[in-house]
Amino acid sequence: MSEDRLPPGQYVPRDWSAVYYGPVPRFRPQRWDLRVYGATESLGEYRWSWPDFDRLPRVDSVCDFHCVTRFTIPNVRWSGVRASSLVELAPPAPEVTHVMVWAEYGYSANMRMLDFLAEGVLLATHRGGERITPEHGYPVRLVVPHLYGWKSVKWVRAIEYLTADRRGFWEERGYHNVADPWREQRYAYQEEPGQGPPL
Ligand SMILES: Nc1nc2c(c(=O)[nH]1)N[C@H]1C(S)=C(S)[C@@H](COP(=O)(O)O)O[C@H]1N2
Ligand SMILES: [Mo]
Repeated sequence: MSEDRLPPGQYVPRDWSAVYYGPVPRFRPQRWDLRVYGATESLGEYRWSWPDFDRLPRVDSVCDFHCVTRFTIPNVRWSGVRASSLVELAPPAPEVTHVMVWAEYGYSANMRMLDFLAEGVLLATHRGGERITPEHGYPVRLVVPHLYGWKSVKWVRAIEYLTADRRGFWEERGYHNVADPWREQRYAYQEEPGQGPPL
């Protein structure tokens, strides 16, 4: 892999073990749903059951995956529902500026709506042509390839539309609100005015 493809301070490890905080949730298809709520245009909530979500059209995206702990996994092939397609199905109010992506057990990550809508951002169901494994986020995980890995929320259950920014799980614990690996935005103390709400 050529050097200019690697963000500053990153390296390519020999293999890819899963990274997460807490236990791996068990998938219960009958109880599972994916919700979009908060500042929707209709003020109502959107909800997909597992069969409904699994029927949505999927696209492929190949990207490098950058964890803030400095490893980069090159050329990961994901398949899933474009985040922008979900936003089209669940229109936000015009005041929406950010989203909070919620996982099982209360893990969360916030991002600008423009990051959520970016090319290559998927609610992924497959990696390398196979269903994502439980440790990597089965049945659905977010993939935000242009931000550090903690924004790529595994075991996603909800998207909350925000009209003001709010810090997610790691953002509240000292990590950078924006998390652009090319700018090496690792920690909250590096934030500049306008890059996020105070800790
Ligand atoms: N729900 C949840 N999602 C999560 C995490 C987590 O602890 N819980 N860890 C994040 C971090 S720090 C990284 S680097 C990636 C790792 O994804 P992987 O295990 O598939 O490599 O998942 C992210 N998504
Ligand atoms: Mo990470």
